[in-house]
Amino acid sequence: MNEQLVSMITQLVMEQIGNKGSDKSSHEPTVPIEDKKETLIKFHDTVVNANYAAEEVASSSTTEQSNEPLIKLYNTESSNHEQSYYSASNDESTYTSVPITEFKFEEDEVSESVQAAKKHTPARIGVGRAGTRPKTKTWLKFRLDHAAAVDAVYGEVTEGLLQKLDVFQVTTKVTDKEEYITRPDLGRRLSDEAKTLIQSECKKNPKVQIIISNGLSASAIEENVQDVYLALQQSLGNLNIEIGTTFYIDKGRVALMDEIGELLQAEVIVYLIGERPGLVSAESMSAYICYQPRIGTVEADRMVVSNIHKGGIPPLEAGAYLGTVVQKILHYKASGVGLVAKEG
Ligand code: B12
Repeated sequence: MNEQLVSMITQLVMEQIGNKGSDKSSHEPTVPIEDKKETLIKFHDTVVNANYAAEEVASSSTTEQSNEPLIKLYNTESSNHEQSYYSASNDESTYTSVPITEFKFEEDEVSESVQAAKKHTPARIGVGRAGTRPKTKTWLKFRLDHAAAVDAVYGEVTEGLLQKLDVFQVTTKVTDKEEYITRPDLGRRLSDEAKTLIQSECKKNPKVQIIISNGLSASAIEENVQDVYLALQQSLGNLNIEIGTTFYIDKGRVALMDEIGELLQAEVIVYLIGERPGLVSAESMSAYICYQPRIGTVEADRMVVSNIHKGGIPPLEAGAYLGTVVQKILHYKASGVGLVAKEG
């Protein structure tokens, strides 16, 4: 991402937030749902043993060599794409690889009111049915989203990204993903090595300590963290708020910020973490923020800016906005319910 461009956007967002004052709608998504490109179901380079292809070929009894493709996959949106096909010859089926990757089902006919409702939510409404079952299209999309959710939870943030962010990595008391899922309490505690490393590498008593964790979605971090982090750094820089030494935590939970706050005596912690994936987006990130988090901090003192992804709060906007939230927290020396009470 071009730093100058990020700087310009950060500045614009901060000015806008400034103009809006405490207008809560400033962190509403700016991308209207109807403007987002619908994700098509993609059949990637279908391989020989894929059930779908195999069934189609098996259903054809043709044994003669023919120049005509048996199955054609069309991209209905563009005529520029090549057609590609599978062909069967004699007993052995040979398959030509499939450069066309998009397949579009017919649009369902839905009433105007359902169409209107669909514009306001990415939820699976007005999807029709085939008898008592969901239609193939709906079912495939559901399975795709479910697979993306599983990948997000079990995936890892790449070394390359951590290098780009220039952060070091620590672990919690969790040993593997299964334990991470079943023992949230262990994800709220640093490993002994992590404590030593943090103490030796990080600046003490930082005004703002930024921490990053895959949490429940590595994809969320891969997709959003670079932009959010850059915009947040610029936003805090513009506000003359000094930042501590950022680091990455593998398999962290939100309340881990309490132990880190205690260890570094941080004034504010901004914790960028992958959200539990739903079946709409598996790439959604949250920023949890707290004033002086310490062991024993109550949940009501934390704040969250959630739903940060390209279909929700755009990452650059979120980063810029977070800077202004931190500014407010530092001003009132409180976060969460305490901040609301002080703000009046
Ligand atoms: C799971 C979840 C919960 C679970 C958390 C338990 C758990 N460990 O799984 C439960 C059911 C307890 C919960 C409760 C609440 N939640 Co909730 N929750 C979520 C959800 C679906 C995922 C959060 C996540 O992935 N966190 C990351 C993982 C790694 O964190 P964790 O350490 O495992 O769990 C911690 C966080 O999830 C955090 N947390 C969860 N919800 C909230 C809400 C707020 C305001 C805060 C500060 C923290 C917080 O508390 C957990 C324990 O420390 C999000 C949806 C989303 N898109 O993010 C909504 C979401 C974050 N929750 C929300 C709300 C409103 C609440 C409640 C205030 C509801 C209520 N009226 O009681 C409470 C507050 C809980 C709190 N800790 O203060 C809203 C926040 C809206 C906003 N922008 O302010 C969200 C975005 C849902 C939504 N779209 O409305 N939540």
